[in-house]
Amino acid sequence: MSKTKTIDGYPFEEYTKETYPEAEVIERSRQFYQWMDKRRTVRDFSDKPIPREVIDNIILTASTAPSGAHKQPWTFCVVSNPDIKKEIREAAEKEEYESYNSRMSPEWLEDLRPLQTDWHKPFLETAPYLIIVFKKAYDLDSEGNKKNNYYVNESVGLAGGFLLAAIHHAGLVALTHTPSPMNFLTKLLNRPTNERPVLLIPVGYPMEETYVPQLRRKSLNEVAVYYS
Ligand code: IYR
Repeated sequence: MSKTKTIDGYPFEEYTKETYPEAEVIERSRQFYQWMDKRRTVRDFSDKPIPREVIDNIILTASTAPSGAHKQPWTFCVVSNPDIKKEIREAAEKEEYESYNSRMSPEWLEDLRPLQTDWHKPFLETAPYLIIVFKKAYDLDSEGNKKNNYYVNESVGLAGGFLLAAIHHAGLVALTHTPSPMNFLTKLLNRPTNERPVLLIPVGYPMEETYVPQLRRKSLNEVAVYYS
C-alpha cells in the first residue's frame, strides 16, 4: 500500500515511478521509437476472431489517457454483431460515395491518390471488431443535469492515440476511419444526445498478405525545433 495524505481535504497517494540509469533511458526510448515506427494503418483485415478480453484491455488502456479535469469524456462502442457491422458499412459507404464523388475537393482527392482509397469499405464487415470512439461534449448526472467537460477534442484525441498504441502492442492492426459526416453512428448505435462520434476503428489481424502504401515519415528536423 502506498502512503496517502490529504491536501485541503482531498486524498492523495504517493506515486513511485520506476526510473532507469541514463544509458537504459536512452536505449528504452530508442527501442520504443523503433517499435512504434512499425505501426501502420491497415485496410486488409482477416476475419480471424479476437478474444473479447483483448478488446477490453485495449479500451482500458485507451482510458488511461490524460483528460481535462480527469473527466474521461469518452465512450467506446464495440461492435462485433454482423448485422450491425453490415448496417454501419452500408451507411458509411453511402456517405463515402458522396464524398468521393462530389464533396471532396480535387486537391483532397489528389492527396489521397497515393493511398488508393475509395468509397468501398469492406473492412467494416471483415474486421472482427469495430470500435467507435464517441466524445462526450458534456456529461449528464443522474438527474439529467448538464455537467461540463473540458478539452474534449484533445482528451479524446489522446485516448485514440493510446488505443492505437495498445492495438499495435497486442500484435493487431487498426484503421483510423473517419467517414464524413459520421452522425449516422449516433442513431445506429442509439447514443445519447451528449455524445458525438469521432473515430471508427476496425481492429483485427491483418490479412495473410497485406500491402500498405510506401510512406516516408518526416525526419526529426522536419518535425522538431529545439530551443536550448
Ligand atoms: N474518409 C475517406 C477519405 C479519406 C480521407 C483521409 I484525410 C484519409 O487519410 C484517408 C481517407 C475514407 O475513409 O476513404
